[in-house]
Amino acid sequence: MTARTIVVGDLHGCHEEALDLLDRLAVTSSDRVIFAGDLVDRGPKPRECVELAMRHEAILGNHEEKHLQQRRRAPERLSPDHARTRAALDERHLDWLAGLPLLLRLPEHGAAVVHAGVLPGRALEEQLPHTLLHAQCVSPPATKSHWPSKAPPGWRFWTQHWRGPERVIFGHTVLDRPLLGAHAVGIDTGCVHGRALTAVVLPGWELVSVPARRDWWGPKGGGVARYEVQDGVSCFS
Ligand SMILES: [Mn+2]
Repeated sequence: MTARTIVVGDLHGCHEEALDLLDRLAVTSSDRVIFAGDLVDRGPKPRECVELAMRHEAILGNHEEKHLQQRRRAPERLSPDHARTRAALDERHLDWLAGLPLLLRLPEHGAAVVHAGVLPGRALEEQLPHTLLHAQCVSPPATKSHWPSKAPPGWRFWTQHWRGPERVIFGHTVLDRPLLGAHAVGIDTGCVHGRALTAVVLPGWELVSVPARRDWWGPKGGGVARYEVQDGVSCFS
């Protein structure tokens, strides 16, 4: 069998579902597994998710970024959810997170993996960290990004601007179903919100999902917008 590259969407502590997905895919040591960021927060097992990713590959997500930014902050000054994650992680986990890349190129597939998105008109290596970690609804050349539910009129989801050449695989934005576009492939299907954990499997670009075992976080208080994918991703939930 051809060696596969498997890119997995946001875990957010959903370790059981991660194992379900790897089991469904019958992953072996010849497969390359890449986690697309946001391993931690909201869900039940952040430590186990980090340790799973440490045995494979990952890129940084905005949740990891926040933990690194607040690494020296006293636990009582963290949000309750972040304090719970912090308590579950050791220094060695944070050290490993600090070494994660913001971007992984997969040139053999004409692809790249980022956590959130990219802006048109600049090479992948010239994308701002803020874009790679946070991009949602944008209005290039402005580098600001808005949550879909808060985007001004005319701002569109970044996938509607990006024309490649790379096919960019991304998580971060919970989609009502995976997005398999010509130049953008969205695989965050909201596992921690009781939906599904999704992977895209290269070279065939097959999408594989397993259901969440439960709703670990709930739709309330998560701040996550829901989308309908029609002519690309709408900026309005
Ligand atoms: Mn994210």
